[in-house]
Amino acid sequence: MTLKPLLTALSSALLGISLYTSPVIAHAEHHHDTDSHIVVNNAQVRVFLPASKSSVGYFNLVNQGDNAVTLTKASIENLGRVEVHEHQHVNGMMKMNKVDSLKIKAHSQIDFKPGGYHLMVFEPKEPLKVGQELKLTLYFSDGNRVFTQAKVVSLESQAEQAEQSKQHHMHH
Ligand SMILES: [Cu+2]
Repeated sequence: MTLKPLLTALSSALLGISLYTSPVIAHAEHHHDTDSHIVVNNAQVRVFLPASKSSVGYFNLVNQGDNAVTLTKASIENLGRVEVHEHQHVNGMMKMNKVDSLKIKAHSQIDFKPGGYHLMVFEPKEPLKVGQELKLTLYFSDGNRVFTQAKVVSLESQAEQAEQSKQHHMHH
């Protein structure tokens, strides 16, 4: 009579428990795994504008793994300081905050782009030149590092790309 609903409730409770515990087990198994499942696409750094002490960098970060990863730091060849920033709307005003750890969920991606997450770069050892490629390193909380080449772009080409991606998104 009431046995079937009870079994259903019981099995979903068990299922809930197994779903809850499995990420912990997976984490233990992957603790020494250096294969990262992290892909960085389209990394770019804008040239410094005249008299400006900082510039910005963008990329697309994909976590193809079964576990969340946490980005803790970034560095770029030839740049003395790189910070991870986010833009936030606070009381109708756009504010930038430095981010010390950024979690990327399993099987998800984060776009570093104008108005969102971005890299703020400072202290170039030599002036950046359009077309140059600089090694970008991303550091994760599990000790993993991911390398990519970031292309140095002009303000114009970056603005154009941002406009194109805006239009692209509007068509959907
Ligand atoms: Cu910033």
